[in-house]
Amino acid sequence: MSAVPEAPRPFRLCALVPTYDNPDTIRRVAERLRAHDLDVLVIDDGSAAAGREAVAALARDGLARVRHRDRNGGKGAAVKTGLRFAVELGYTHALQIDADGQHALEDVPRFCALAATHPDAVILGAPVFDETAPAARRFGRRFTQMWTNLETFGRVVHDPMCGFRVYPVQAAVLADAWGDAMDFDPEIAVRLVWRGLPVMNVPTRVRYLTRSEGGVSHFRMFRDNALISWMHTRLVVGAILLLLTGRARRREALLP
Ligand SMILES: Nc1nc2c(ncn2[C@@H]2O[C@H](COP(=O)(O)OP(=O)(O)OP(=O)(O)O)[C@@H](O)[C@H]2O)c(=O)[nH]1
Ligand SMILES: [Mg+2]
Repeated sequence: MSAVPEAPRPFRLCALVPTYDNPDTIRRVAERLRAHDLDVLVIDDGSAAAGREAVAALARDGLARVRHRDRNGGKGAAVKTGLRFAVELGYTHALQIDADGQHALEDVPRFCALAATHPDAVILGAPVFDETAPAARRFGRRFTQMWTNLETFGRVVHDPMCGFRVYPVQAAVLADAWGDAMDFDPEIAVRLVWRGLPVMNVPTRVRYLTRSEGGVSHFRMFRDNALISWMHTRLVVGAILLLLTGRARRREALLP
């Protein structure tokens, strides 16, 4: 019997929010996503009592479907749990947005529209920072951008770290990223380029909230930067292997 090719599944987009201890910002993010008519999946990455309760309340109030991880595993681990959850629920695409309130939720419709018209592409936020962005975080980004350009053989990915993007979920799961922490975001971007997905880079404002506004960052400057460097080392080896085996392709980013 000959295999019948599977029909492409109809486009179904959800929002995916990984959260670790964001009790003061997670509800507003979920509400704004619901206001844009998105089904919201929240992955609580082993938050302490206040963050866990804020997530449980979203489920009780019908604002989100929720998974609680027993232990904190890192942003990448939480997103991977969320991607599998999205597949189980039959979504084809996931708009991943961080729970810390830094991202411009008014841009959600723009990201959704691009995903709908370019379902094969990965849509990546390209942050436009203001004066609230810490200099050290902006500086660190330049390194990971430089490495990502090497690994993708061009300037395909404008910012590999932004926590506002849309994944085609099947491809994202199959990309099999190893990183469980902050190394996940750049790694999966590179792996999706290697899998042949077109990339759209979408400028979007990023504003760091003050503590009194509920802003928190769990980015651990030394540990996360070390993990990111180690991940780039592995990816550069992968890129060299692609070159040696003649499988490297020079790619262009699509214009939004
Ligand atoms: N840092 C961190 N974030 C996690 C973890 N698990 C899930 N997250 C979520 O991942 C998202 C990004 O985390 P942030 O700490 O804001 O990391 P970032 O945006 O790269 O760092 P900043 O630029 O300093 O905000 C947030 O929604 C977190 O709640 C974890 O173990 N550590
Ligand atoms: Mg953040």
